[in-house]
Amino acid sequence: MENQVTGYQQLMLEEVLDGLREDQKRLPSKYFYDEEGSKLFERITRLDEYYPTRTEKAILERNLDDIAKSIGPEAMMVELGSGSSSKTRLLLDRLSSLSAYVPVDISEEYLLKVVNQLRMEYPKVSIIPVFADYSSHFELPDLSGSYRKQVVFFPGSTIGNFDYKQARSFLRNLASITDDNATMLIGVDLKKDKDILEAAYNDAAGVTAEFNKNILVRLNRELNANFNVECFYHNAFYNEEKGRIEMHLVSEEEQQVRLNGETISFEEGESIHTENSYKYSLEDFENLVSNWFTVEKVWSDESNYFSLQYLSKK
Ligand code: AVI
Repeated sequence: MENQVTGYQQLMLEEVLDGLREDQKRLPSKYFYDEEGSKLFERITRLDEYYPTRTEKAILERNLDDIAKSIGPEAMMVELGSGSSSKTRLLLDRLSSLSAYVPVDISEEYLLKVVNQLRMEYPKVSIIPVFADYSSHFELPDLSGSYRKQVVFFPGSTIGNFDYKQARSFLRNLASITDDNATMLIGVDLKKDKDILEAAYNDAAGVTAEFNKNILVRLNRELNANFNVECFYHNAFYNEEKGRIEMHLVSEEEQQVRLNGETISFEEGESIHTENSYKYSLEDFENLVSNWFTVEKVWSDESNYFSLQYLSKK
């Protein structure tokens, strides 16, 4: 256990230092999600300006029959991410003959809590947690013979936090570890008016700003860094050319930060790029997945803000 923690922190230290040594400083967005970061993200999902979560849930609710019909009976549902959301429960309630539910998450402690709760609520479903970082290579439990079809549930447009290269290697890996007849139910945020996009990442209450800055709080605590969090401000904007929201932390002044014996210097106005959130047109997304998956069905809301897509393996 101790070794595992040390291993993770070592990897984190290396990734963080690599990013902060670049000309355009950057930090991997997966490090947003410590306990506080996960709570802040939960608050983001309830903000008026942040349309993705409620829109995706409404799409799921409205099309649940059709979605359940597409998935069919006795499926093995693999969920990438927490498995704690109300969207998971909608599916678990509706897919009554589910053979197995396999939530995949990097946080063992958190996942065990979720799994214990779900086991009480769904005593008939076999729930098999997998502790893994799904953004790199991971394995699925061998349950062959006990289900008809694997369906990977990847909600929230989390795929948008991967750049194209990462998204392709994620899809390639997923295709390589799943059965030939596997399918995927994936949430994909769509391209839309810049003002709506920018408002979603610049909420009036400042929760997204706090979420963004919390990554520095985490580095101070876990890697012994000495960022003066008050000397950075949140900046999020839509990069039209790249089709993505970019989040940055901008240094208010010229300053120096110490991390693991290294000094990182900031000019006034220099930023750390902390997150990308890619937005797709239906065509962009079909092209992205086309080496490995066919888009079978797309469900959307009236404004075409968000899509839930059902893919099958090629
Ligand atoms: C988790 N992910 C899909 C969120 C997004 O919209 O890209 C993370 C987030 N960042 C700021 N607000 C929400």
